[in-house]
Amino acid sequence: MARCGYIGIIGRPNVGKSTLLNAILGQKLSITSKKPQTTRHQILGIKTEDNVQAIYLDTPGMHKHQEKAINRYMNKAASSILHDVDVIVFMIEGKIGPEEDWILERLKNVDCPVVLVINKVDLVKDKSELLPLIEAASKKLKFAEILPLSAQQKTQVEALEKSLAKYLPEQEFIYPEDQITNRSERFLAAEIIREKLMRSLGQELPYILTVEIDLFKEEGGMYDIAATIYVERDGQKAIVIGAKGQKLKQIGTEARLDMQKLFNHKIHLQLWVKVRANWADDERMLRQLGYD
Ligand SMILES: Nc1nc2c(ncn2[C@@H]2O[C@H](COP(=O)(O)OP(=O)(O)OP(=O)(O)O)[C@@H](O)[C@H]2O)c(=O)[nH]1
Ligand SMILES: [Mg+2]
Repeated sequence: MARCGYIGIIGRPNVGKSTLLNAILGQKLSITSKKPQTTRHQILGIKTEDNVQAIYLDTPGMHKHQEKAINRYMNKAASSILHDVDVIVFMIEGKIGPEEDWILERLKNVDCPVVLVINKVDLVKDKSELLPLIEAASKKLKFAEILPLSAQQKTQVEALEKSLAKYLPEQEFIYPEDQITNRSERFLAAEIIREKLMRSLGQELPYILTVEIDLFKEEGGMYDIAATIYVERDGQKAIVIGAKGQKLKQIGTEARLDMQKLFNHKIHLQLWVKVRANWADDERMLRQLGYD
């Protein structure tokens, strides 16, 4: 009998949730960066192998502070899945701090098994240092399993997949075997552009950016894509464009190369930058931009 079910990946920002999803899929589907709050939308990554279909849900990092509408939206996107999945992967790195405690509070009343993943163990030279962390963690919640791994180095990732498969219900596949996500190429294109922006801009700017696809069409075996990057002020626009347009050009080149790989098509990409004040704290504008 086939197994098929949903696995939610949650944790505070920047612990490596999206990196794990990509490692499992063997493809860069979900965007990642050194900066917290990279993932803004839920995204499904579907892996079908032999008689198992594992449907992973990557979520925005959960965090206590939620002053802006966009932050409230992101927390909701993460916590809304807690009661809709068959198993939860709760990811931490290094320690259990106040942010983790806050998430653990929410995990206390879920019914499904929770697997604790301690990520980035490649950074821990002396692995015995993990023992106190494992012990402290097991006192906080009854985890189904605790697994240290490195999503980036892909160590113990297969072991995690094997463990998770056990918790998936016996049922037929939900998605066709060759489908890897629920998101459109149009959505993925916007995300790739946002990743390049996050990676190449300074500390503050990435959070006030959003990307909207204006054109996405296939023509003569090529994808013709045009997108607008929205910022909140004129000064920010100048930074994104850079001296003589260099920054924007570099962002465009990097995004195009990633799209080429993911979509398996040649890409023609045009980028624009526009100012739209306060979009991140305007509920109506958020809906317009697809944050619903
Ligand atoms: N050394 C090391 N770095 C890692 C590992 N996994 C992820 N990272 C890095 O950690 C940073 C954050 O990774 P992401 O996958 O974007 O983290 P996330 O949890 O999805 O973050 P949000 O989407 O912001 O919630 C990136 O710079 C990754 O390269 C790991 O196993 N080892
Ligand atoms: Mg992420």
